[in-house]
Amino acid sequence: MARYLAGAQRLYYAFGSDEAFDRRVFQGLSAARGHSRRKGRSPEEFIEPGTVLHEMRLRKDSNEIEAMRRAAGVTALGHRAGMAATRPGMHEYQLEAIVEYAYYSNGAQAVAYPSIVAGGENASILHYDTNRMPLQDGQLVLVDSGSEVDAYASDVTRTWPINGRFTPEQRAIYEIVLAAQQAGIARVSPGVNCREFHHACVRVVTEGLIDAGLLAGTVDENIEKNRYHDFFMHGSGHWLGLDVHDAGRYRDENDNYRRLEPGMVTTVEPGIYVHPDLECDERFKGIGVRIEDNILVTPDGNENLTAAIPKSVAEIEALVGETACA
Ligand SMILES: [Mn+2]
Repeated sequence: MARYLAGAQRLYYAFGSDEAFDRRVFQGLSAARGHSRRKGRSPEEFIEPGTVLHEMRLRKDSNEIEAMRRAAGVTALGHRAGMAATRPGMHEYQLEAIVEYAYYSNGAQAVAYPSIVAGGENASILHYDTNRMPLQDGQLVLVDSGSEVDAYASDVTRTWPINGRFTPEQRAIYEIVLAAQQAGIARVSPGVNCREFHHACVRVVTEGLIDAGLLAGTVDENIEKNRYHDFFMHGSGHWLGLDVHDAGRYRDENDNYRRLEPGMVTTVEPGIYVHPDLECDERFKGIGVRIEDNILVTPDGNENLTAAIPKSVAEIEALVGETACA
């Protein structure tokens, strides 16, 4: 260690993740300092390697983008298989197994994170992954699941009616989330700050909640006072790459949200969750919808890597239950 450190000006090392190795580095440094009194320098600057590596991870080169396309393609097969096989009475874990079977049998080496398969009001539990309940006729199921292919993650959420038909209330909420997601995706472009698409999602969600009678007042006051938070309490996206919540800063050196650049990949994933405990129109209670895609920033806008997974009401109603057996 001392031999490597003697003569070097900077040390790139992440202190604090391995105490035993930290000690070896300190010992090496002090030995190198001993040498350096006689022959030259030893490191005087210590740099967190993440400052370099995380920025590299944030901007994908063409090989990385190809791996992410493969992961997105495999994930599309899983979600489509899940939709097609869904029927009332099936359990959440059975649907999980169908989705993940399609991943593994089409080249995934892993799931990118534990799949969330949340029937009915379980969708209101943000990180629900117990997946033990039966899927009930007349309810929605929210599936947040992505495959990992060649070390790259995908992260997709779709929500569909268990019996293949949206009720009017489910459809109303679904259409708001879909419009919000499309407005968000439209704001993913080089030079736009990375928080913009969240603001776009929040605005459309808030407008929709007012139209549905779930919020009262103007759009601006509901946004200013964070009233939409009762229904939409999470951010609209995160970096995606080697990890599902990938490395990379969201703010620049001045603490402003950084601008998007070609090669970055973000999720766009607004949702609306009408928790049964909320005081609101009974008809909407227990409805939870999230729609999430993986968006690559391109030189002239963006490309939705997961666009092949059905998300319009018509596409979903056509596919759900297609291969379900009684
Ligand atoms: Mn996500």
